[in-house]
Amino acid sequence: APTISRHDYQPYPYRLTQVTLDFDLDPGQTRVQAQLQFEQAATSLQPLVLNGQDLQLESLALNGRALTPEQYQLNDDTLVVHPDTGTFTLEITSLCQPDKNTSLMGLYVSGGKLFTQCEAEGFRRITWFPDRPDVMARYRVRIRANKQQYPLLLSNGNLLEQRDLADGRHEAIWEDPHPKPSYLFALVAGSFDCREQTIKTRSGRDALLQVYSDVGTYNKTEWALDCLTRSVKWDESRFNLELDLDRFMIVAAHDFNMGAMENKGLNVFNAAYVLADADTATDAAYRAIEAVIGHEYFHNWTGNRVTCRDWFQLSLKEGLTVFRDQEFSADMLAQGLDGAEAESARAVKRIDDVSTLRLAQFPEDAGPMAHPIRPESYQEIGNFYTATVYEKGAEVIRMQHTLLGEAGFQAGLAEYFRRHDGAAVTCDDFVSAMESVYAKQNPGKSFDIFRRWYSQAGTPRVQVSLSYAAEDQTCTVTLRQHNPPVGIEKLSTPPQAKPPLHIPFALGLLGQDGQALPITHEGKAADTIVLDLCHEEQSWTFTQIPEQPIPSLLRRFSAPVIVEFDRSNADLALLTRHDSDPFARWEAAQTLASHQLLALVQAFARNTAPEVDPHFIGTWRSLLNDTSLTAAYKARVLSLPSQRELLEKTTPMDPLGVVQASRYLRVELGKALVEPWLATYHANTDGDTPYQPDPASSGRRTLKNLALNYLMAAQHPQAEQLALAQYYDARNMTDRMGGLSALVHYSTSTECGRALDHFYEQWQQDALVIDKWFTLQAVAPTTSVEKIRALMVHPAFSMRNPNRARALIFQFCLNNLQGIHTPEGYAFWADQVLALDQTNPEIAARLARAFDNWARFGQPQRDALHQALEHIRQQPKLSPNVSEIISKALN
Ligand code: BAL
Ligand code: ZN
Repeated sequence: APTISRHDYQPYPYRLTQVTLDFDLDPGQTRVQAQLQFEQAATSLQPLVLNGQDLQLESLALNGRALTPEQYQLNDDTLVVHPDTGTFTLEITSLCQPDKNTSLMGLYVSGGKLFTQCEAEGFRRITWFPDRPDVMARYRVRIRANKQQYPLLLSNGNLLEQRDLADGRHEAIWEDPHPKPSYLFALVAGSFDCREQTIKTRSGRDALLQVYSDVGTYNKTEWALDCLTRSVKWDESRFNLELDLDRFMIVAAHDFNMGAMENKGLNVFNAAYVLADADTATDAAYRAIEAVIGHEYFHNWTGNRVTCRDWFQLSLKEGLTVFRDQEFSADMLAQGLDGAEAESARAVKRIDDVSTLRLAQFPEDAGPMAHPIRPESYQEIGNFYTATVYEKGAEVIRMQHTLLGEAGFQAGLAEYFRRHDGAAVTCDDFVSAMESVYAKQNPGKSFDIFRRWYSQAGTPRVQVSLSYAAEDQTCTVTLRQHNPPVGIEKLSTPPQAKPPLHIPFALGLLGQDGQALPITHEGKAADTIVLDLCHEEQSWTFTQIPEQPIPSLLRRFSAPVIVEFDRSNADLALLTRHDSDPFARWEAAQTLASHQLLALVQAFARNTAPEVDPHFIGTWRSLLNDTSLTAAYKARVLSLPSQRELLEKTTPMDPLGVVQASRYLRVELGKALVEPWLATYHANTDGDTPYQPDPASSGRRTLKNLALNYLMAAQHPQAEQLALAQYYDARNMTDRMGGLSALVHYSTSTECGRALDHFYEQWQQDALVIDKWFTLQAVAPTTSVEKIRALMVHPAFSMRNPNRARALIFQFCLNNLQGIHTPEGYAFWADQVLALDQTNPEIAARLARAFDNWARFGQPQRDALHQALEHIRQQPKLSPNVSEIISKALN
């Protein structure tokens, strides 16, 4: 596939003033009549190039005159016509085949209903079109279909008319008053339950909010509608942004490539982010639904009102919208709290987000797919919906928030909308709006250096050194940044020098007793200050520091960097007990745990006796007994780094050593702290209180389930009984899964198999619950490739359903280190990438990325992975999606 470069952007030579679409829906063959009104935008008349894919052309007319094949050029992906007037109408009739469309892009069938997915380039599977985000138009859509099979016909905007036709068909006409790019088009047809509510927006307008889901699932959409209502209110109160529609719809689909899609006024969602009730959804699922509903709703302004000029600017809307959904979730966790309690509640969200960033984005930024948040080139845009564009993109927005402060950030955003509302713009446009406020706040300063975050890939490393002069009570902190070459940069000789970035670095100082030592910086004294690191190396000297301080570094995770600072476990233990910044406190505990785990990995590698430092256990004990911590926060602090996170820290990567060390430490912590774990378990059992997904009670369930895992790991004589009782007597899915998961991970008895069978029997009608059943088995330490292959022939398994493929295949390949890092494991992975590529290249390309980091493994894994990648590369008909991933991995 050709490589597309950011610098090659050319504006489209025509404006599209009106789009009229007539759909004659039929799953076998759908006819689409498109009427497109164009207006010359360039200085001369140019050929009109339209995109199309898997379409059959029936007829084509220019200004009412049919065109003969000599008058246009048609190939597999473009249709070129030659207008002879500046203003003209093009009419295109084409056919597509929704029931053969397994890519789930364009118009497709799921559960007997019809759905569309157009971002990024799916609209071209519906009709020939200038399928690019900078071509925005008003849409009027008529949908005709069999009424019995498709009683509900939805598209963007407002319903103008609905009427019955002959032959059992009916039609609906929708009009979207807001001009939009094709990627935000949506159409849904089928039979649904609908839960709805009319709300008053801040200016007093009525808006109808609706959630559509499978017939029979009405009682599982209460939470989704509640999340949507809170999203609307929150965007008004925190961001001053009001809903601009009379009607806002969410529709759940069971077959969906992504989490959800922000189509204007008609969001289509993966059902996993809509359906929830106490019996079937876990606390984590409730929180994920809240985040995704928030995210898609917030796109209505950041993405839809102001959209991207081209796909290189994807982070313009995604980074910003992820930042907004993170803040929404944090505010929901902190609702009703203030001061340190609110800060600790918000820190729980920050911890989870930073964990995700480190697990998914840091490795990406160090591997063959490394790219700046605004990529320079791509072969297949579908491959760039990445953790870098989304999660690092959100960190880059968060740093601007840190530099501007909340009020400044809001002022910058208001300026952004003032300048660009209704337009398709670039990341640079966003930064310029923010910079206009920053420059006012800080005369003489700019975002010249900050802008480099948009063009520079790789995770910066920040080395810290600190010197204390007792005689004059000064402390000097030196920060030195290093931006090593990553990805293809490593191939250039000599390696290209990368300039320094603008890194806001939040810092605090603690005395030897753990008390905060205020720092005077820029004329103010504070417990936490933010240093602006803009050069390769900078030093700051602080006065009136009465004793040798212990620094608390990168508080709140103020920048997406790796901090390098050697410190003793004793200092880490002190921070673990006393750091007033809850994020940094968690970080200290995690670093301690990593030190301990890495020492165990080494011991196993050298065949020496593994030892657990009694001080480490002591620290864990004091955290477990700390009554000032909330359950949710305590559960984060006492969770060991995941095996994948630890794997990233081993050189060369040693998956089996990581598995052994993780298990060993969990067993030892379980045994050493049996009493407090048992006490914690019982103290956090809610008894007969009805289930609520609120932060406090879900925090207690998280902590209780963590305690159960440690007790099971330690093979405590009561543990299996506790797990079984919790599983069978559970009154909500969080407890049920907690019990079953502990059994699957640690039980050696036949009870585990019985419980798994029971679970299947009980929930076999509920696809989202059965996904959990597949996942549990996929990640179980005893699961081998053979077992996965057996599960793949289970009647409930289907490779065509992305959620199911993710639940079993992806989970096994990504999260079962023991099972996948075997010769059979790698061959299995390659087989599944190739099988998926036959039907759904986007999903196949995601799985293809599982071993981006193959070159960092030790032997024999490294050669075996290389062989598996080569095997994929040599297949004759790879999709452009998989081909791009594999060729970069092998570069
Ligand atoms: N725009 C694709 C799905 C999402 O990020 O909201
Ligand atoms: Zn998004």
